[in-house]
Amino acid sequence: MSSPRTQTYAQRAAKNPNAAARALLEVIERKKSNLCVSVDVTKRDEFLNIIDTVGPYVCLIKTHVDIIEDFDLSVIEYLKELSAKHDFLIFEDRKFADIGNTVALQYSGGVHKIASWSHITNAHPVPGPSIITGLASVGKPLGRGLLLLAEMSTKGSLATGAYTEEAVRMARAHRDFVFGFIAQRRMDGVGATDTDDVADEDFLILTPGVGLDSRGDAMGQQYRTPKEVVTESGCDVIIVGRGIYGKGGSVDVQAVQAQAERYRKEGWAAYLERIGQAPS
Ligand code: 5BU
Repeated sequence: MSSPRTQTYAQRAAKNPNAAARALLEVIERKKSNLCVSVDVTKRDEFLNIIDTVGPYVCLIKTHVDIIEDFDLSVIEYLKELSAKHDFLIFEDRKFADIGNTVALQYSGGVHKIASWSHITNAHPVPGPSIITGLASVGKPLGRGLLLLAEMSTKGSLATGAYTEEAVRMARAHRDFVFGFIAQRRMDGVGATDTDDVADEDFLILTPGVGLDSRGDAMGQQYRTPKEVVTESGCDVIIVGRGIYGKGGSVDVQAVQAQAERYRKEGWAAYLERIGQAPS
């Protein structure tokens, strides 16, 4: 059987056991977009304005709700409306990293009530498998999905080698809830032993650190192009923040639209090249 690397998103959607992964793969195929925009701005109006502007071009919107200064739950109501209007999923990039009991409380409650609206969230594997059990106790009954941070895009990241392999093994043991990784390359079969059944393994790879005009920032971020990320490294979703809306501030709707379409096109062309299809 061919590997996920050369299959279409639709083929992979048809056999993925995780509801959140299936929904993501289906929206990618429907909209011909493997672009996730990361909306890292601090004012609610700008946050919602950017999302409404890039909505038609994305499969997924990634949030850091804890950076919004004038946050209240109406932001979430608008976000959910925009998700329905433009047909995208929501990914709160919360990077949970605590004991099971604490992450369950952080995920379900507090001001942000993340589990009630975010289809996808993520966690550092550093505490061990109990972080998955804790988050699954909240997220699984709601049909949510979890990504583990197997690698990071930053210079000098410690998430490499044995740590990354262990992250993949943790995910393999919890495939009902963990459907993929934040990583810089495909993880198929990583860290597997002879007794592991990895033939049907299809972990989705969502990849930050993507930019067409810059190779990094002054704070350790490193950028690669959609072609490097999707065609060469086999990743499935490109995550782009400032490459689309610049420094933030007032939103130049036409410029943001143009950038979103540029990244969508590049990401999709890189995928078609990977699966050996000519762009139509
Ligand atoms: P940028 O503006 O495209 O650099 O934003 C990247 C986003 O992805 C930002 O929200 C980060 O928190 C997030 N990110 C990342 O850049 N690198 C990583 O390894 C992880 C997350 Br994990």
